[in-house]
Amino acid sequence: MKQVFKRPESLIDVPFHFCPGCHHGIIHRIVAEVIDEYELREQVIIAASVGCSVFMYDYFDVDVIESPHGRAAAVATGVKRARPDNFVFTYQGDGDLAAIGTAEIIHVANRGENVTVFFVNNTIYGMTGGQMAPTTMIGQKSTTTPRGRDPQEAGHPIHMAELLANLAGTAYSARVAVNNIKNLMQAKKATRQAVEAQLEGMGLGFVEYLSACPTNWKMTPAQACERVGQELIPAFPLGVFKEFKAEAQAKAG
Ligand SMILES: Cc1ncc(C[n+]2csc(CCOP(=O)(O)OP(=O)(O)O)c2C)c(N)n1
Ligand code: SF4
Repeated sequence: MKQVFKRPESLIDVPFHFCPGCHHGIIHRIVAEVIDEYELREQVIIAASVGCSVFMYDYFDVDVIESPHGRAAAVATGVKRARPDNFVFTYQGDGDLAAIGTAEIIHVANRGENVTVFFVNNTIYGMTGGQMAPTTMIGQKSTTTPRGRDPQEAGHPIHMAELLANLAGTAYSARVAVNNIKNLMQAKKATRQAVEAQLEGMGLGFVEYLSACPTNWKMTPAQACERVGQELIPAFPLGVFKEFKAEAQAKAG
């Protein structure tokens, strides 16, 4: 019988520790499948971050270096500069990347470091129990905004994919979701493009994945998946905000 589905070689065959319905597992799988497609497993070095994804070294069958809080993009810079033949990426949550590591990601993009950043936006600090993140939506309840995020007090949700697209060193920036099959296919395509940006030496490749955190949203897995479609996508539009291939083609006329 023809095999139509199998575990990516880049993932070790152990169960994920994530809560039921968490999208981290799906995003891990997409990233692993793309590593396999491009036959990068032996070359990959992941700069891991903090948060619920911190145990990725238990799941990915590749070399992983752990970074201090928020510093994964800076760590990736050092690794890539020292070992330009390796394929280097980070995998970071919104607390890690858009709060603790704001300076690192902005300057990595601005310098045009030739690394890939996978950014998981679940609009909340997952691991530490549901505090407000920079991506928390207006009106969204969290342990630090129990009446809902008020922009006058707590500012507005940050749109990282659009923000980084404005920086000259960013080669590719997109926002995707994994809440249904169609969006999953788009997410895979964007993941490939971000990988290609590094393989072609174009600068930062960035993908923002809208993601569910059923536990801290206090929802069932199904409700959380629905929330991604009904609330997150309208507030954080999906799309490609910077496309290095189109720009290169336009320049070439
Ligand atoms: C300097 C510092 N800041 C913050 C923390 C606590 N901390 C560890 S994980 C985490 C939240 C991570 O949330 P996020 O990046 O959104 O990832 P998620 O768990 O949602 O996947 C925080 C605040 C810490 N230990 N040290
Ligand atoms: S707390 Fe949220 S982000 Fe963390 S594993 Fe559970 S569902 Fe996923």
